[in-house]
Amino acid sequence: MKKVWFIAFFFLTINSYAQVNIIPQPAELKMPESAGAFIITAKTPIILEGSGLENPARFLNDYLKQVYGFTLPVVKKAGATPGIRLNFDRLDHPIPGAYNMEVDAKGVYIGGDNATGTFYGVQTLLQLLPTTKASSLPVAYLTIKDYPRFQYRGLHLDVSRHFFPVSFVKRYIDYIALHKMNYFHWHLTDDQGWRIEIKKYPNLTKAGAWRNGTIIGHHPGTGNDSIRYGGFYTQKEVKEIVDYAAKRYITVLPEIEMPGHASAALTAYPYLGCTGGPYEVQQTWGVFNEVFCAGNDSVFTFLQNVLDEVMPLFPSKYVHIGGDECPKESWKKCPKCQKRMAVNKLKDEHELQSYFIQRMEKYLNSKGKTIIGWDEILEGGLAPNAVVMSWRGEQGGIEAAKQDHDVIMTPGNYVYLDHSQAKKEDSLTIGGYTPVKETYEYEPVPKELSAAESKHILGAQGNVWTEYMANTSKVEYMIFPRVSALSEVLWSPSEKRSWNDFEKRLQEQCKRYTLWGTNYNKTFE
Ligand code: TNX
Repeated sequence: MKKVWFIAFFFLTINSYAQVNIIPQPAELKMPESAGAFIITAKTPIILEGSGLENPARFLNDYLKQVYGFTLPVVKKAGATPGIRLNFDRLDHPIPGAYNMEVDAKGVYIGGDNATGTFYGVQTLLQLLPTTKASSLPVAYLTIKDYPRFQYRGLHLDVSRHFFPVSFVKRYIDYIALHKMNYFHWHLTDDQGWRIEIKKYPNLTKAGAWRNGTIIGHHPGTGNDSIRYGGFYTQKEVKEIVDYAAKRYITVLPEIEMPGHASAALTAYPYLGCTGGPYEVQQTWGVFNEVFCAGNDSVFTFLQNVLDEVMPLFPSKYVHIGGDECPKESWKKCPKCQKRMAVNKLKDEHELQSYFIQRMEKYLNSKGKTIIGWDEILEGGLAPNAVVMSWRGEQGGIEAAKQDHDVIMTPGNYVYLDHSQAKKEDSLTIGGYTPVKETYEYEPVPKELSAAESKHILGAQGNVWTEYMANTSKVEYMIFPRVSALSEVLWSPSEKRSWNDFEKRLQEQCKRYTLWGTNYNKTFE
């Protein structure tokens, strides 16, 4: 009998040893010469040695409950009892989120630079657990010293083209947390729907959140089916989501699009357009000529009032104001826009767009916020304090960094997660083919930049435009496994990255997706 137990323990231990497949790869990972495993059971305490670590403990317990069906007791002291000790260590990494971790016979010790670091240590611990449901969970003995490479590690979600319920947005935020990422860019307004309640302008959600057509697209069979489709988040729900994210050390970055991609707002309040309308919430994807009128002061008043309601909901120091894909046709035909150009000595409509963005920047700066805009905001002159999101390749980001502006890299050919990731993709996608390997091999700091200019690259972000993602399962199918690849690009020291090694660890990661009940693309290559 004794022998059987010994053999069982031996296999359990060896098995757990083999399961050290952490994504993103930690900066330093050491396995002891004599392998072993600490076993977590429902009796193992979580010991809060440091104060203010309730959030990491709660996340750990929520995860255990959801995946393995049990939780652990949370205590302040446990004497000599082995357990999971959450604490702080003095670490002087410049970017928040560093942690140390040690697993031995005494249990698991996690020491973060602050609660964020301890939280990331917990994320690593979750990846040391078995990828099948069990009631005793071996954790291999090891030592880790880990810290993030970039300060901005983002994932975006477009909720305009398709609308997703609060429950899914929370799940999405969990995915971000599980990958040690820290920004959720919430694309709340676009031509196909306005998705955030604004009390001063009720028509934005009464009319602007609804369109005639459940699915949108130009491909055969995806056009208008005339069924009313839409939805929006109340301010109460927004607060709930922002709070949910904060408990996971994630900042929610709201995006209110201007001056283009404005059909939903124009439908709700036609005076905001150059012609006065009528307009309609769009039923297909694309770029539309009717945009916010740049010659009308009441447009600026409207946008300031909208932002006055948006800002208190989002503690983020950044507010994203779009700026992409704004056709200039309606401004060319609009006497008020032409007059504005003459009065302000603007030589073309690009400069008028720059005037628009700069005027909004001034307002947001006066409220203590920094604007982020898509790389089109470079055209006609960059607003003085703007951060640029480089999406049409890397050139916009390079240009902005050279002009001494901060940059977030989101180049389409690497990190657009709406592109298909399988060579033979049956479902409809947009934008081309970007396999997981391409995302993995992305390097956010362009070679063209000097050391000083490189400091402006805050990080990168995966963008998830949902023209062809009509439900949550399709979103998961599109983002996984590429989000796992992106997390390593953003977190791990560049010299630690290796596609061959990642590909092996990804096998285990796919088992975790299954454990989470998450859809993913299984034919990525
Ligand atoms: C361009 S990326 C857009 C989006 C579309 C996307 C489709 C960007 C700033 N604008 O409006 O959804 O292409 O890939």
